[in-house]
Formats: sequence, C-alpha cells, structure tokens
Amino acid sequence: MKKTLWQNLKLCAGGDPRDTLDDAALAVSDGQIVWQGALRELPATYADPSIWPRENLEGAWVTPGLIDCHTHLVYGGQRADEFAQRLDGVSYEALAQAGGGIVSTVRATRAADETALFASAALRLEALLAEGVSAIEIKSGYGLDLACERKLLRVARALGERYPVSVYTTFLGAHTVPPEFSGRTDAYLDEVCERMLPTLADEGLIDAVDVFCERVGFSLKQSERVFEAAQRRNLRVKIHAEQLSNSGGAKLAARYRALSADHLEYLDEEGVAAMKAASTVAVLLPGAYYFIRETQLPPLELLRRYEVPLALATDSNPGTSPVTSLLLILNLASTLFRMTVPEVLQGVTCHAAQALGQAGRHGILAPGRSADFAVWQVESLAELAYWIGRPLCTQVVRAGQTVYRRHRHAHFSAHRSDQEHE
Ligand code: DI6
Ligand code: FE
Repeated sequence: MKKTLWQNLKLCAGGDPRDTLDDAALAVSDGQIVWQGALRELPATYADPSIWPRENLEGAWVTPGLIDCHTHLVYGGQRADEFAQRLDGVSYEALAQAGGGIVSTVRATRAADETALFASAALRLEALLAEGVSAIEIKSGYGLDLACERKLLRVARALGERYPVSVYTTFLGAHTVPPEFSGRTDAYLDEVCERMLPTLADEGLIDAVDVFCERVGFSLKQSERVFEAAQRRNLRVKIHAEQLSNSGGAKLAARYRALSADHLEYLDEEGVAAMKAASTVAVLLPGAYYFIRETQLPPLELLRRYEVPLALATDSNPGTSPVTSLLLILNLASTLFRMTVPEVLQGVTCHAAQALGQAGRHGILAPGRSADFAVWQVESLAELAYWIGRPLCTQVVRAGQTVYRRHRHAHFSAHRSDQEHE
C-alpha cells in the first residue's frame, strides 16, 4: 500500500476560495485520501515519515482536479479560414449556405480515421490537462451517421484510456441535420432515436445524451423525441438551450431531470425556476459568447436568486469556441459575465462535477475520495481567473500519483546587444 503525506500546502478542498486551510496536509494511502486538515492537527497515525514519506509542495495551493464539463473535443479539420472570411464580412448564413459551418466539420470528420481523430483531439486534451483538468466531458456530434458517431465516441473512450483523465461521453447525434437528410429532419431523428442512440448505448459508448435545441438546430418537439429515446435507455440528458434565442429548451430539459442546460444566454425566469426545481445545473459557456460576439448575457442575477448551481466549460469546438484553455474560461466568465472568483472556481470543480452526474466522484477533496488534485504556483487563488495565457499549474496528481509536472524547460539563450557586435 503506497502511503504519502502531502504537506506544506494551502488547501482549497471544495473549490470555494472562501473555505481554505493554510499549512495543510493530505494523507493518501493507495490513491485515496484518508485524512486532510491543518498540519498542526495531524493525527499520530500519519506522523511517522518511515511509514508516511513526505511530499513537500513548497507552500503551493491545492485544489480538486479541474473538470471541463462541456466539450466537442473530437472532430476533423478546423475552421480558421471560415473565421477569416467572417472577419472579411461574410455572414454565418452565407457560409452555411456555401457548405461551411458544422457541415464542413462533419465532412472533415467523416473523412478522418480514428488514428487521425485521436491525434488531433490529443493535442487539445494535453493543453487542458496541463492546466489541471482531471475529468472531461466529450460529445459526439460531428459524425451524424452511425459509423462516424461510433468512431467519435470510441476515440473519446480511447483518450480516457491513454491519458490520466476521467472521460464522460455524451451522444450528440442531434447536433444538426446532415446533408443526406437535408429537408428531412424528422427522418433523421428516426435514425438518431431508433437506431444510433440504442445501438451505441448497447455498445457502452454513451454516458449521457444531448441535443442542440435552437432555431438553427432542433425544435422543442424534436428535442423531446431525443429525450424520450434517452429515457427508454435510462440515460441522463443535457441540452444546448437558449444560446441564440428562447425556445424553452431549458424548461423542457428540466422536465426530464436534465443533468445540465448549457449556454443559456436567452434563458428566462420560467426556465430558471424549472431548472432549480429539477436540480439542473446551468453550464455557462463564455468562450462561445465571446467568439461569436454575442451581446445577450446569461441571466446571472436570476440564476443566483434561485440558487441554481453555476458551472463553466470550454465548449471546445471548431466553430463557435475554438478554446483549449479552461483557465481562459475563468477569466472570460469573470470579465464578461461578472462572475465572482468563488463562482468561477466552483464552476470548474464541484458544480462541474454535478453537471456530469459525478458529484460523488469529482470536484471535491475529502477522506474516502480519490486523491485527484491540481497544484498551483500562485499566491492567491484569484490568480487562476486573473492571468490570461500564463501557465499556473505545476503538478497534477491522480489517485495519489503525479501524472504531470511542468518543467521550466523553455531555454532562452543570452542575446548580446547590437552595440556589442560592432
Ligand atoms: N452550439 C454551438 O455553439 C456549437 N454547437 C452547438 O450546439 C457550434 C458547433 C460548430 O459550429 O461547429
Ligand atoms: Fe456545445
């Protein structure tokens, strides 16, 4: 049984910077936390270094491993040229009509094999892991036929086997209508609800089911078909709701006890109340809000008043949120949505775990739980939302083992001034 006493650390066990411990210690045995608290109160059981060798964290902050609870991480290609065209004034609609948008990523994804999809997603995942992410949700949704949706979900599972991260898959076959079903949305939903979802659920590839409920996506009635199909397989649901308009998607999702409703810029009080009653988590996605230059803010005051848990995520996708930094999301949520430091830190720890139905496993450090934590070289936890683009995570520990350590391997050779050359 491997035993370690992690000490000389500042502990934020629940992701709330208002509840921390200076000079704390964590006793970890066989990957599980068996004791945590102030070092001065360390029980004698853990005091013998010959049985409990020390790991000294030099006064660093320790939080639960971060959780990115909404990503579209696995896909082919990228849409930088489309981005450039939009900067030249070409509209979304014109791009979509010209075969751009989600459909262009669907084409690139269908053309890519699992090896290529794994390789491109791995680069994005590694960037997130280097920022202390230890659990992540990965949606399908760029395949839009059985074989390719299976390919995406298999790659997502493979990433969780290869990397020190817990992967939770979400089937998003109802992301958009593929070209071969253009104008035949309900026929496509037959394929999604009666063939793709049951087949992939039977193959153990689906942990939850999602739908893009939006004017440009699926209607309330169509979204409800997807939820009914998920319910028939005892699968929890999520929804992309009220991103560009108020379709009432969050209220519908609450009727199905959705784990989360995501985006929510156009959410109204009726939707907020329904989410509260159903314990549905509000997952806010400031990366998409920022990148598509949305102007409608999510109803933070209403969500706070009803005490709906607030989670945050990258929504990492090639079209509306090409983001591979969860720390950037903390800054955007603070700066653009005016969320507080306690809100944003809980948004990527305990509330993000709730949005995945994994509150018992991730998002909080406590005795009896796996020792999954991130180590931060900061003086204040507010720095996690404050700095933009600065590497702050120095070590990641999973089940008591260090799985990532940042080395200052960047080397800058001395440069002699021009005068010295003369
Ligand atoms: N909402 C979004 O913002 C993305 N999907 C969704 O349901 C857009 C995905 C893309 O443009 O590739
Ligand atoms: Fe999304």
